[in-house]
Amino acid sequence: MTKETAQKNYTASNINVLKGLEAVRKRPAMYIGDIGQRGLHHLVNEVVDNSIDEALGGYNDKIDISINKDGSVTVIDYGRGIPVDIHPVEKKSALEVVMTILHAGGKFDKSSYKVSGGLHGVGVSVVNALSEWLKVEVRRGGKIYMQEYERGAPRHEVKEIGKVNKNDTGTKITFMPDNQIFKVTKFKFDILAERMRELAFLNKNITINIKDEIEEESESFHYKGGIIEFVQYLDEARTTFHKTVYIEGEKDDTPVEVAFEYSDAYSDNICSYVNNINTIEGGSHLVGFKTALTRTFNNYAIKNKLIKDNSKITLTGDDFREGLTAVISVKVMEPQFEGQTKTKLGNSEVKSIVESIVGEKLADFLEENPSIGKKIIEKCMRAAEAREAARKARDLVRRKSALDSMHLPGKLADCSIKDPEHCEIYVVEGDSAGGSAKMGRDRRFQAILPIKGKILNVEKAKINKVLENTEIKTMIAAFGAGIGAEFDASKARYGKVIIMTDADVDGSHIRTLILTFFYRYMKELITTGKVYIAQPPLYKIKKGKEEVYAYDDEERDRILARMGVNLKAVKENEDDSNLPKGINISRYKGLGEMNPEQLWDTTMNPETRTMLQVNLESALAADKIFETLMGDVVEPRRAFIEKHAKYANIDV
Ligand code: 0RA
Repeated sequence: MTKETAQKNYTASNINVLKGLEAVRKRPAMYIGDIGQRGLHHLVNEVVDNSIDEALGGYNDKIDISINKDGSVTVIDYGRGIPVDIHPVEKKSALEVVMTILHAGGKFDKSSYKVSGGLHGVGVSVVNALSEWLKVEVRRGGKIYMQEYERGAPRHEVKEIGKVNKNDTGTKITFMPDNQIFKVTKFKFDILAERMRELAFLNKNITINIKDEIEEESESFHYKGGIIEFVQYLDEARTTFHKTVYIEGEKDDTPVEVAFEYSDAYSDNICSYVNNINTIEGGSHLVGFKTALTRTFNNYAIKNKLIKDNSKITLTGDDFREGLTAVISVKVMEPQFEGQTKTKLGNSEVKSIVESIVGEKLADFLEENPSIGKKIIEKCMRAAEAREAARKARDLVRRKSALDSMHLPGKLADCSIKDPEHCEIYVVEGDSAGGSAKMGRDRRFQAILPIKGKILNVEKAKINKVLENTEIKTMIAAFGAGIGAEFDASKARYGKVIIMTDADVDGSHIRTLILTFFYRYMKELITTGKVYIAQPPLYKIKKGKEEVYAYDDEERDRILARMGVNLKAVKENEDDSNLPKGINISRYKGLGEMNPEQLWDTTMNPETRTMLQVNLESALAADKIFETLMGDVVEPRRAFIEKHAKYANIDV
């Protein structure tokens, strides 16, 4: 190739590179899900996924993450380092190729369990494209290489900037998220730390250190026991009665790891992962696990005569899952992800792989630990008896037609439009607020369901008690989508279920109780994104005729500052007594203090209101919060409430 044509080729391939990165910058959500908080934090996960891949290959055992003073993030690993030799096709450093060409981010070799599908595995080039600047340093072959970029475009060629010990290899990436792309660019330590903890549980050989130079926080995650410790962490607030069962095996290049234990809780909590991705919607690996669990325990119970011959009870899958906490982690070479959120494993061969490994090894475990086997079967028998009692209770309730949507509860003020797409229901605490909401609403598409005070804590009640509870029956009837295993979100009579409670401690407790009920008995309502939390204002600020609402303390202060109030003077006095004349702040203690019109203006008008959408993205965090707040063990609850003393806000 002459120098001239080489240059031409270089230019041509460069134009393609920039076009590729431009596509990412034009439609960032296509690559990282969204451009809000979630997408922002996804950038870090994307880089870390590559470091984890190095760990899966056995090349890396440590990852250091820091949120830097300037707001950028650095991820350092001790893997092989991104290759720097000239790429045969692109004719430039492989490092530049990995950093600037879409989908070139993964390993060149196909022999690793590359994370792909879902939102993961889009490659570090996407992070590069969405960063105002990025700097990569590679330690490889005794040398340090470096390249910097601006919105994805290299500032210079790859440079050699120093020497290191030949054994010191790895990659260091520092990037500043682009504020032209993201709505928010401040990284939150807690969000990153939660994912890093999960990764450390799932990959027992790795140590992940994370620090926040701005908020001065740090954590170090390393769990020798891996998913065994994960299960124990999930069950921290539950009372268990046997040692954690651990199963490990591999078939057809598919490693399978399962850990589980039973507690005295009534619900189950099974977290499944494929290539470290939380498969919220489950899939073939989960089916394989459930099938093996039911079959193996049933065979064991029969073989050891643990089910009495004269007992009319047959144990079902549900009985073997009551009180079960489990983590299933599989590594699949070419995973197919399906479902609404692309978090359901489709590969059908994985079902029989998991089923045979769990079936075989669980049977061995039970042979070796007969006393544990006996205790578990006894617990499942009690579950079966309670289920039978619940069925009777449910039949009774059904006969009374309370669950029948033809007989809507008297307290419900329904809307006139019937198309669920366009309808919403406000579940409102208390009759007085319910009254205001009824008058203030747009009755065409807004229904109001007032409920009385504290509903039952379903975490501590058997299903038959749950079904006897008046407030709960009312909600089941109003939503019209059934309950428990029979729940079908597509039958829901409303597209949005909005919880509206007072902005005080009682209000947040009631909200938690309602959410717990949804989480345990109408989970699909949450996973399909139908549940919202209304955000009523905390303050009304009056200046002469002007009336404005503030939804939090910061907003109140901003408004006061705009009105020319010297905030410092007000705060030092800790009351409103030295507010300038004509300015008046009132704090809303309850929804009932607002008249219907104010409630509409501030909280219910779809044009102007803000609401929090409840989602289950982090099953880990959600279950932990519910269990911590609602479970039996007091100490973790106190610790949680102390840490989040300001609001126990359940933004799951
Ligand atoms: C491409 C190929 C190889 C490793 C990597 C990329 C790699 C990327 C990142 C991103 C952060 N840390 C990373 N570590 C490695 C394979 C290297 C080889 O075959 O030697």
